[in-house]
Amino acid sequence: MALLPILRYPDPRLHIKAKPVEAVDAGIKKLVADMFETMYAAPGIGLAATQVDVHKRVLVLDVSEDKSQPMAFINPEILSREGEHIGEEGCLSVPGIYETVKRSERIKVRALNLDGEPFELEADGLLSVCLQHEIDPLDGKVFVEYLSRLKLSRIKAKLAKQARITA
Ligand code: GNR
Repeated sequence: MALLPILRYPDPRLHIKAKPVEAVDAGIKKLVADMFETMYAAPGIGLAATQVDVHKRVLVLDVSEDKSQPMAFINPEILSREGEHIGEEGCLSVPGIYETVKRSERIKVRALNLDGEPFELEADGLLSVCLQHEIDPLDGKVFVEYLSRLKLSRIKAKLAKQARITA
């Protein structure tokens, strides 16, 4: 297994649209294992392949309190949405920034598992939010882009300052 470097916003590679996985082969299984290791080490509750500069439709998450429920989604699709959920989100690609985002409350998702078999899942609560948050980067979208231009420009200035301090 390997720890993968995580891209930081506003890296333009975060806006690349990920391609569907054609076969869940050894390379994809290795990618998923490395993404779990990277996510747990960060620590985070989710990670999209885009964030580690791999532009394939793969995401991992674990919203349990004790890291006991690793879940991998390959070629995830949101089939339906219901309700509205407003909550604070953070992102490993936008460190130190926590902002309120409006999402759907419940979603139904279809994806492939690590055996390449399709499955469907109905999600609510943190699982639903995390899935919606992780599918966005696969489509080239980062959560701060839901915010107003004023908030986004303040965040960009803060991140630029952070980068100067850590460089
Ligand atoms: O660790 C993370 N926390 C989080 C909190 C609220 C909503 C979404 C998330 S996902 C994030 C990890 C990450 O960077 N995912 O892309």
